[in-house]
Amino acid sequence: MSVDFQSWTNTHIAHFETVLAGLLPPAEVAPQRLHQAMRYAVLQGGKRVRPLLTFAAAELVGAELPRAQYAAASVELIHAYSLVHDDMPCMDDDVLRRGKPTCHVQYDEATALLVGDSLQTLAFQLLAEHRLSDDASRQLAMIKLLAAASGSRGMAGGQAIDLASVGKSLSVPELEFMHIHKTGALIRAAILLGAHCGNATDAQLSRLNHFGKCVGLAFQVVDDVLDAEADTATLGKTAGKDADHDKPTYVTLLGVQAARGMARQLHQDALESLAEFGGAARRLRELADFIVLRKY
Ligand code: GRG
Repeated sequence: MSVDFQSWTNTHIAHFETVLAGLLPPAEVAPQRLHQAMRYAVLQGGKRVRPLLTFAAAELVGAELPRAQYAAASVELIHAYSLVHDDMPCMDDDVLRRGKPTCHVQYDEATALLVGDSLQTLAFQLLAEHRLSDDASRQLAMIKLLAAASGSRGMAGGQAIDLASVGKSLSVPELEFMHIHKTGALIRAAILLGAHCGNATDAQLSRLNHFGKCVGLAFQVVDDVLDAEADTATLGKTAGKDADHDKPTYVTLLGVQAARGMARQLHQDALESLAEFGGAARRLRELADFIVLRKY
């Protein structure tokens, strides 16, 4: 029987939450406050889009689910660390995340800094200590892939450009460069790591790489539109922050209609890059639809 997208998503997320809870250090183990704050930052919240992309890519190539879960967890831990650090006063200075006080508000700044550091290192520990591929060199490539996507030539670099761009007017290609790094790199890595868990071929990886580039950028374009149009309660984070912080976005550069058009075009390109996979790419198609059509 064919499982609809909502049931597929619910099942994977429910199982994934349990896996994540088991991979994080227990709250009662010392240093308790740090471990509690790590769990606070990761558990019970978030759309879990990146793990779902990992599971969908893994399914596409017939990977074993437990392997994909470690890969998905490593990406989600990096994502959670980036949100904790991004919310701190030295960066975006926000008080609300996933409908709750941000980590440094709930705990304190030093703890939030250490939460980010510890989640990041735990992510790489997971990739290093669990068997994710029968081929050791492929597993090493996966570790390198996540490191490159997270570091100064990936997400952290994109964040540096973002911080430097406040109050400046960027061109569309410059904005695209920033977002391909800040948001797109980790989304692309989530997809490729899932595919690596199932020994994907170079041709498959190349198609998925293109798909990841398109949905990664589409995710950000939609994020810019939602920041301008949705309310704080729906988003679970402060709405309208980009304008308040005088940040260049697709909406400020192109206007809402053109930004929506860009998201539609990226959606189309993403779907085209899956054409050769046929029905096996169903979940990735559905996730691309979700990313572009989401309201939060
Ligand atoms: C601090 C190194 C470092 C990087 C921060 C990801 C990031 C880079 C900053 C977050 C700022 C932001 C709002 C980016 C826009 C796109 C984005 C990553 C949104 C949050 O991701 P969601 O919507 O969040 O998947 P949930 O809570 O659903 O997991």
